[in-house]
Amino acid sequence: MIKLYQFESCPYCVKVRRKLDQLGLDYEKVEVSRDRSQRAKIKELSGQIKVPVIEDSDGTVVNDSAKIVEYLEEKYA
Ligand SMILES: N[C@@H](CCC(=O)N[C@@H](CS)C(=O)NCC(=O)O)C(=O)O
Repeated sequence: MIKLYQFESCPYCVKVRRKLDQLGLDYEKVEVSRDRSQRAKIKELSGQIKVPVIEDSDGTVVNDSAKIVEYLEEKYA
């Protein structure tokens, strides 16, 4: 299943959730701390600390909402 690292109120995360819902994809939300020092997991995964980040079931990791939407459309639309 796709994992979405996010904040609930982040507008870029809303955009990605909308696309996941539109495509009918199951996904797990992982709430990321607002404290930048607590973002070791997404830093390790994506090389940066901003959300959203997705980790697909095949291990593909994508950050940046525009790139994530493009990835989801190419792979699942
Ligand atoms: N261009 C990025 C922007 C992502 C972004 O700025 N996310 C904010 C949350 S809405 C963030 O993680 N900011 C860093 C922080 O909160 O420390 C995208 O479209 O995903």
